[in-house]
Amino acid sequence: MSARAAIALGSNLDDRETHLSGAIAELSAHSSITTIASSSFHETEAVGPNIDGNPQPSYLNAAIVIETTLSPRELLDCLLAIEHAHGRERATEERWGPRTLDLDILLYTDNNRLNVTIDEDTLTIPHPRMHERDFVLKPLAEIASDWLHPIQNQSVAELLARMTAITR
Ligand code: A4P
Ligand code: MG
Repeated sequence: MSARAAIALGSNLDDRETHLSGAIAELSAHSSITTIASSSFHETEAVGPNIDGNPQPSYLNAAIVIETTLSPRELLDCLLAIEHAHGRERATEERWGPRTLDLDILLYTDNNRLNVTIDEDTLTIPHPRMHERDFVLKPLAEIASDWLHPIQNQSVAELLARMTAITR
């Protein structure tokens, strides 16, 4: 059995749908990655600062589950390369500002389906804000509702229900 990872995809610049479907195709074409589930694409309101006094364009968000023989760090390097190929320019970006493509590792299980936790400067798994983002949880719940968050100790479906209850 290989490792499994859940990945969040987001875009709010240029042709959002092409960025998301292109990234999914590029990941799926990688020799060490098999995509086993893809969510639908969700239109979501941007969370983040206004740019020049105007709200940011809305996002298209999605999630996928992959099987992979890449380590978490190798997978992150692969995601950063795909973001770069889609014109992502971190050097000139503001935090939570608009982006052509954002690819985040949400959850990762090892060969025995045990959740991996990592807390390093450049890689944190589970993603530190996934449990409070409905633009992450809604797509993920379509394809991995039973996946247990190892720190929150709740499944993706439970986290989404909790978030929905808080924000209602
Ligand atoms: N990094 C650390 N852990 C991870 C991980 N698990 N996955 C590091 C991916 N990267 C990780 O990333 C900066 C660095 O984080 C990477 O180089 C990597 O070493 P980034 O993509 O430049 O940062 P970011 O995405 O701006 O920050 P972050 O913390 O991922 O932000 P969020 O919380 O994901 O917010 N509104 C809507 N509607 N939809 C969105 O998708 N996204 C954001 C980004 C804000 N508002 C949004 C959306
Ligand atoms: Mg990111």
